[in-house]
Amino acid sequence: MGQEAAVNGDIRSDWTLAEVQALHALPFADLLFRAQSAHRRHFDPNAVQVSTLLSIKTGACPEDCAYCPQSIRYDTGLEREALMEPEAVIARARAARDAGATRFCMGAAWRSPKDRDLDKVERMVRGVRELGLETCATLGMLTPPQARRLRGAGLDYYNHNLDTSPEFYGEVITTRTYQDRLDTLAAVRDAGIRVCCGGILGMGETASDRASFLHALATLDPHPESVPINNLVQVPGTPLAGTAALDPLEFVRIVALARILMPRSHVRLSAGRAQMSDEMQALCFLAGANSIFYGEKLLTTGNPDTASDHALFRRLGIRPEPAAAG
Ligand code: SAM
Ligand code: DTB
Ligand code: SF4
Repeated sequence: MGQEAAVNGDIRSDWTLAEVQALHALPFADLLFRAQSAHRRHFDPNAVQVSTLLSIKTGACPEDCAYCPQSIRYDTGLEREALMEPEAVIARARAARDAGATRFCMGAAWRSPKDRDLDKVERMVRGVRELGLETCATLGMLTPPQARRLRGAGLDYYNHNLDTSPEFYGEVITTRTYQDRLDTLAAVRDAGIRVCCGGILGMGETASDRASFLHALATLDPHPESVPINNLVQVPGTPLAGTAALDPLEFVRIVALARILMPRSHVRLSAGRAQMSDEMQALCFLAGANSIFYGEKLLTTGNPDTASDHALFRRLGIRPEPAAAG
């Protein structure tokens, strides 16, 4: 077997649920060793990709996602804000770049964008790209023509999450189906945009739901280039506020599973970092996480401040990954 085959031989989209469950059940040290070995085959183990988020349209979303502070159905005290002007978004992107981010992700609280909304989003994407940043957007469901428009404006990544297992999904969201999500992911992929797709842990799902969720992600062919793993941020007023917190070591196990199953994808330690200790984050990086959201806010909730992330990177000898060329 040549070098190339040895490196690429572990990229599979035909994982069975039984294989995923067997990995999930490994002793912690065995699981982390396998994850770290996979990580080192494909990545610089001390480099972490750094993305900054901005909410470009906030609140009053018609969907009923039970975790989300932006749904109009739940009283979370959030002020709604109209779609931002492109110039204001570009100014925020410049500040994120100057603070060290290499990717800028624009999020909107929409079920799906209207075609006229995309005029402004296209201007944002062009402007952010001109700053030398990678561009990402998360705007809800897309039709194939909408995905092609975004690609035409230069969008590099689209984030659209499966969120959880197909079995647990109906407990969390009733206003769109799992298949709707898969259809949007296919439209994004077909348009030539790279896919960012992951989900949320700690929503009251079972261990078998978590294995099934990872199985759903790892059987996408090709795998998403970017896999955000969020720990539920419990926002008072949302139906999931008060859910029993997930065992932190189980969160680390799922990061390790994502790394083993999708060895060439960036696995992002996403929402919930503000509630994690440095030690837990260090374990997540050891388990193969190699991307973070950076900057004091996620979309509407808090994230660690940039000074504490710099200190964490220094403590762990981590370097920010340079922006991909092109
Ligand atoms: N409205 C669009 C959509 O749902 O696709 C885009 C924005 S939406 C806020 C993006 C993702 O953020 C969701 O799919 C979910 O995984 C994550 N998210 C939202 N609220 C969260 C929370 N309270 N804790 C953790 N992740 C959350
Ligand atoms: C993702 O998976 N996590 C990000 C991003 N994609 C858009 C969003 C997290 C949101 C957390 C709750 C909030 O700040 O509103
Ligand atoms: Fe709306 Fe997205 Fe929040 Fe669901 S996750 S309520 S679609 S903003």
